[in-house]
Amino acid sequence: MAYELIQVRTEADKVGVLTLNRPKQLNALNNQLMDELGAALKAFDADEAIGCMVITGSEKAFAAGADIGAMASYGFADVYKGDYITRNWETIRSVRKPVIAAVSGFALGGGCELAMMCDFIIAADNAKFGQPEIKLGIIPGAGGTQRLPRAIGKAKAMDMVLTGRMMDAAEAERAGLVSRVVPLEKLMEETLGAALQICDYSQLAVLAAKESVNRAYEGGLSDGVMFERRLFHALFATEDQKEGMDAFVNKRKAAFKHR
Ligand code: CO8
Repeated sequence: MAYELIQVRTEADKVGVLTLNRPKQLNALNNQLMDELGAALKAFDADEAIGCMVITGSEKAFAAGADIGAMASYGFADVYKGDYITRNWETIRSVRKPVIAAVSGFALGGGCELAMMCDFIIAADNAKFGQPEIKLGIIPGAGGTQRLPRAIGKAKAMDMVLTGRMMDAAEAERAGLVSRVVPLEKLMEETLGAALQICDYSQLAVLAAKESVNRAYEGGLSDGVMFERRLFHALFATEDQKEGMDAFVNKRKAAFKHR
């Protein structure tokens, strides 16, 4: 598939890098862009050689939200019946391999929601996060009211969603929205470093770890602990567990089979 609104490349033949590419509109997210992003994510997920994916934007904007111009004339019947705007947004959740958001500049509205749908966020020091939908007479529509409280707690989430204010990278790290903040010029180096590190581990363990952490994020504690235990036990049936532990005991680097 040829892409117009995203750029797609691989790093070291192992990491799928997807760059949102509507710079003049600050990467405002429209149906075409989301369709392309969904297709590219699925293709990387199905590609045996790929172990991890990175979604990024431009220096000025990861994404400044859903495309307001495209949405402005929609009525309830259009968005509800036609599933406009929300169509395809959840594709990213069906991806089994890890997806890291590398965020610089604005991550607002649907842009913040897209970043939060990734498995974790590495932010440049110029990143700004916000859910400003309230200023447009709407509310977040791609999980913002659900994922933000889970990430940063009710008080800060309410503050963000009700006032529409932006949070800078330092506050986002303190609040737990992002896992690391790095200087802008180091953003891709740091993110690709993390992605390549993940690619070197047993993919069986990586997939199980992602599924298990998502259980904590999405469900209750006792179900989550039981789910984790089952996956933990299952990994003892893999050659990679034998290899990883034997390598540790014999003080050598593990060479995992499933990468
Ligand atoms: N949609 C469309 N165009 C946009 C958007 C957007 N979200 N954001 C910026 N642009 C365009 C501007 O219109 C402008 O275009 P032009 O040059 O043709 O006038 C260009 O990008 C540059 O923007 P600015 O001149 O405004 O740049 P500034 O540096 O002055 O300001 C801001 C940057 C603060 C980011 C500002 O552009 C802004 O406030 N943008 C809107 C942010 C916003 O409200 N986002 C939320 C949108 S609603 C949403 O995301 C709902 C999500 C629902 C998800 C549903 C799916 C499941």
